[in-house]
Amino acid sequence: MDNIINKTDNSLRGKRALITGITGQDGSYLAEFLISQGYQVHGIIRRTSIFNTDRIDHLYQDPHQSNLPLYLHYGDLTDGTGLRRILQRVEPDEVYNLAAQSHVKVSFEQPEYTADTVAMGTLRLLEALRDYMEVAGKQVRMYQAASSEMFGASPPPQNESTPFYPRSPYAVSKVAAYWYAKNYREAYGMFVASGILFNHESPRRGETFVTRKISRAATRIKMGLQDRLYLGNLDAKRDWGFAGDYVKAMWLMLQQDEPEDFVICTGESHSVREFLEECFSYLDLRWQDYVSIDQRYFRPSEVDYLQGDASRAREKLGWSPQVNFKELVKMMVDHDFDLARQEKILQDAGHYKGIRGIAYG
Ligand code: NAP
Ligand code: F7E
Repeated sequence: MDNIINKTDNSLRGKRALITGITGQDGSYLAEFLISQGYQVHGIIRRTSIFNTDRIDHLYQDPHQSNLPLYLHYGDLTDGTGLRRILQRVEPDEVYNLAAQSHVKVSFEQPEYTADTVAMGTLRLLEALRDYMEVAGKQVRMYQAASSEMFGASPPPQNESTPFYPRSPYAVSKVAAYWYAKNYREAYGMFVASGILFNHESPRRGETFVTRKISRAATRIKMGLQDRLYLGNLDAKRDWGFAGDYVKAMWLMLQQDEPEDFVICTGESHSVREFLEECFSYLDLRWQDYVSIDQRYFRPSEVDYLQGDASRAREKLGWSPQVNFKELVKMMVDHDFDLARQEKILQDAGHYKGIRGIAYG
């Protein structure tokens, strides 16, 4: 795919951004946002045996056209040589490191792989960027996707001064990545900012994360496509916001005079049970009639209570969330209700394939 890059064509561009993890939830919203700001956006995608670009297909046009706002490159955070090559070809002004094995439960099953992508992957990118900056003689700003999971067992409210107490291989790896980023800032003067983002959701959220698992199941139950929903710990509390709001904070962090780390959250916390209640009651259903507890969805060690304090982001970035809890649930349920309706039409026409992979999350 790299041959489509026309490096001599500067006519259309303001800045160039490179996004790792562009095919993920946040990558897709960030790409949309940056394109709307006049950026030329480059994204790193993994080679997969089936297409993994569903979330960005609406942005990606025929690569044979010129002057496109979005370019894609094959790469992987486990492949440092490839990352270096992409940096040289793209010549970015800003790099957003969003790629990760991002599922906490999966990280207990694949701890080494999780460390390789999340911790080592960040280190590989920092090293590649350090060398690129030296050769190119220019400063490139980097955003690192840190996580509220790093706070783990530290009691709420959590802010930038709260000690880290990670409770999963994923969280340990994110803490390592966070410290690599901070060290490269201090040691080499690199502009690296970590956003400590609390849970953020959307209709594009992966279907094995609890909010989307619930909104998909509730709407499918409403349409008669599913009987039961199996879940784990309903007592866990999370500070859930809307991903579309949060990607703007990522960008704002890279527009500051100095690199700094910021907590991004709503400041409001709800239990998984409350999320269930909100979703099902919006559809005039009683969740108690459909939900069963299944031990397989519990984690060996859990994060019980996350509720953030985004005062610093409000004061210094002028950032605040625009979508509240109820609006978020409504947005996700409305979207998934449309999907369920489409599934029902397919089922009635005899073309129904069933839902994919929901048992894994
Ligand atoms: P996501 O939907 O799971 O997307 C992850 C992205 O990383 C996907 O594009 C995935 O590619 C890519 N990826 C995975 N392993 C890779 C590898 N080895 N090399 C290159 N790319 C790889 O995650 P998200 O919700 O958008 O989150 C974005 C980032 O923010 C992640 O780093 C996550 O850990 C962090 N974060 C998320 C939240 C949240 O609540 N969403 C909160 C705090 C921090 P495929 O599409 O091919 O799988
Ligand atoms: O779990 C409980 C589960 O998988 C939320 C990632 O984006 O946010 C996310 O990590 C809570 C946990 O997200 C099920 O035990 C109950 O307490 O939606 P989740 P997460 O683990 O908070 C952070 C900030 C990230 O950085 C991560 O990348 O819900 N829960 N029953 C369940 N969770 C799942 N997935 N499935 C269940 O059946």
